[in-house]
Amino acid sequence: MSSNNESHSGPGGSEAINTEIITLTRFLTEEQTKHKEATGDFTLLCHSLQFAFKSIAYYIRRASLINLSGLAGSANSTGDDQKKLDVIGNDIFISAMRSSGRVRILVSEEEDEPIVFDEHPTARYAVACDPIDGSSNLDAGVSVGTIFGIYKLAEGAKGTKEDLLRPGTDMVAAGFTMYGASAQLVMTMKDGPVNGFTMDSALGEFILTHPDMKMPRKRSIYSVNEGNSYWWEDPVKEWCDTLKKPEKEGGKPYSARYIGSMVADAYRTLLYGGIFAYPADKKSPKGKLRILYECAPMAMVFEQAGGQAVNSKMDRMIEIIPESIHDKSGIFMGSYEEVQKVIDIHNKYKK
Ligand code: AHM
Ligand code: MG
Repeated sequence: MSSNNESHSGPGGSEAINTEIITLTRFLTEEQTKHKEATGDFTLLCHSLQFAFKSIAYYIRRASLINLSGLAGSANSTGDDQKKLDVIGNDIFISAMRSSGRVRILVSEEEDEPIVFDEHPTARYAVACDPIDGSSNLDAGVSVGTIFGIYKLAEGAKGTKEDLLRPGTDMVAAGFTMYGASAQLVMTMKDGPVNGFTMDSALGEFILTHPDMKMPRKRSIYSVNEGNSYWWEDPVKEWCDTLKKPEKEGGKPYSARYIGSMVADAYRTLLYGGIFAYPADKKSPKGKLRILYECAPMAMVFEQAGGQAVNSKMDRMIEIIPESIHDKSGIFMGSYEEVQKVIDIHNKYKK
């Protein structure tokens, strides 16, 4: 990676033009050269992911113009109403993963069963994704996103759903793309830094704009659907109550920020710090968010950006093995110290 960030005046006249940009394509190629044993399979898979993100971003931008918003008349495996854009996002993602030729098995939030690409029997990767998370917000133009986790299949794996019932620590890469004012891709590879890319629509490229993202260790912002607080367990209630009491006389309590679109709430939390929570509760003892394609990828991103992510039992989220491909969990993720506060309060109750 070059450190030369010089800007030159050139074709843009007096406007400074930065020609030292690192596109996602260049970044992936440079990453591959760092691994002598790399075959290029993972890079090709990432190129297909990139294509899926660009396509979904395009359709979301065009949605109101070409009248794609609204119900498609079917329900997804979790029983939620499915929007047309959900169907399109899902189709784009499946087709991109199939055409990469590198994916053996794909789990999507929109599909009851995993999709096994028998036409690629030697493909070595498994992918879990939520193609358009937060889709209930689409009609209001709120940011939504794609969440993904990538696993390498074990030697001799047959490409069955059992190949994905593994802890998030087995992921080789994970991340999300938020479709907002511009598309933002946040991606991390195993034990590596978290990098953020911004889609430059004019160039049609994701540009590395946030290298080696590190989240603030603490910040007084909490993001949770407090409408569920009636069903929360006592430690969760206590935690939330403490945030609303200023620590010292004349101090300020926490600010509440909840978009209701996990990717958007997560992206803000990653940049500004704070905590995002969707706890399990008495009404939903398993929580709402899905382990494989919502919680685990986010946990990997947050941990590698210096934060923490735990489930409602205060176990490390990334170590949880889902019992089924659509298994759910409670989650608390965010700045290291903010999540630690939740853990400390829960520990007090365990004594
Ligand atoms: P979805 O996968 O059906 O879109 O649901 C997941 C979304 C998350 O993006 C968000 O964090 C959560 O559901 C919001 O739930 P609630 O409306 O209960 O607060
Ligand atoms: Mg979802």
